[in-house]
Amino acid sequence: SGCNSESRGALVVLEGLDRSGKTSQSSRLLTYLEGLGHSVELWRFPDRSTNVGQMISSYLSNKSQLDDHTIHLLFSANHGIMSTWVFMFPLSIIYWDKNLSDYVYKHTFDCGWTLLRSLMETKLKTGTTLIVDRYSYSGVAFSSAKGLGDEWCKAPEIGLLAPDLVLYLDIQPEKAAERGGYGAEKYEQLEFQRKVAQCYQVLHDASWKIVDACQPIEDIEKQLQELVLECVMACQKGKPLANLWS
Ligand code: FDM
Repeated sequence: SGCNSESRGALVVLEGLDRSGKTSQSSRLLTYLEGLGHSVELWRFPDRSTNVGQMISSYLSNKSQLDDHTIHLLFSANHGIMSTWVFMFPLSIIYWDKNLSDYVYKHTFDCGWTLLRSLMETKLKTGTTLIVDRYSYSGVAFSSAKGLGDEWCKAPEIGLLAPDLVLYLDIQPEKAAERGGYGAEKYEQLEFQRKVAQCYQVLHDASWKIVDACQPIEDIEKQLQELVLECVMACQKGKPLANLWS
C-alpha cells in the first residue's frame, strides 16, 4: 500500500454541478481506499466550519448579500489566498509539525494559501491520498458563470497544487434539478447551473475524467474506483506534482 516514504499520495478532486453526486461518491471512495489499506483523507470546499466558511454559508442560504467579487475572494480565502494570520506563526513550525498545521487548518482559522499548499504537499509526500470534494475549478466555474473574467477568478489561486486527477460528474442541469434537495441554496437555479456547466467545459485539461453521473450509483462508484486506483499507482511510482493555473 501507499505508506513507504518514497511513494506519495494522490490529489484527487471531484467536481460537478450541484446534486451531481460528488459528496456521496467522495465518501464511497474514502471507504474504498481505506479498505485497501491506504492512508487517505476526505476534504471539502467550502469548509463551512471556519469563520469565513460561515460567511459563505450565510451567503449561500440567502441570509446575506455580497458583491460577486467579494464572495469569490471569500471562497478563495477559504481555500486560496494568503491571509495575514499566517505571519503570526513561525512558518517553520507549520512545516515541521503536520499535526499542528492540521489542527490549525481544521479547527482555528481559514486556511491561507501558503498553509494549504504546504499542508497538501506534506500530506501527499507522507503518502496520504487526498479526496477533495470541490476545489479551485468550482471557484472559477461558479464565479465566471456570473460574468467575472476567468483570469481574474484564477488569479488568487495560482500556485496551489494541481490535482493528479479531476473526476467530473457529468449531469444535465435539468436532470440535477429533479434530484432531492434541489433549490435550497442560492446557486441551485436551473438557468444558473446551465451557465456553470458551460464554464466547467472550458476548464477541462488532461487530468480530467468525465463520468456520466446519471448511471446507477454503484456503476459510477466502480468507474471512479478504477480511475482513482490507476492514479494512486501512478503517484506511488513518482508522478511529479504540478501547480494549478500555470
Ligand atoms: N462554490 C464552491 C463556489 O461558488 N466557489 C468555490 O470556490 C467553491 C469551492 O458553493 F454551489 C459553490 C458551489 C456550490 C456552493 O457547495 C456550495 P457545496 O458543495 O454544495 O457545499
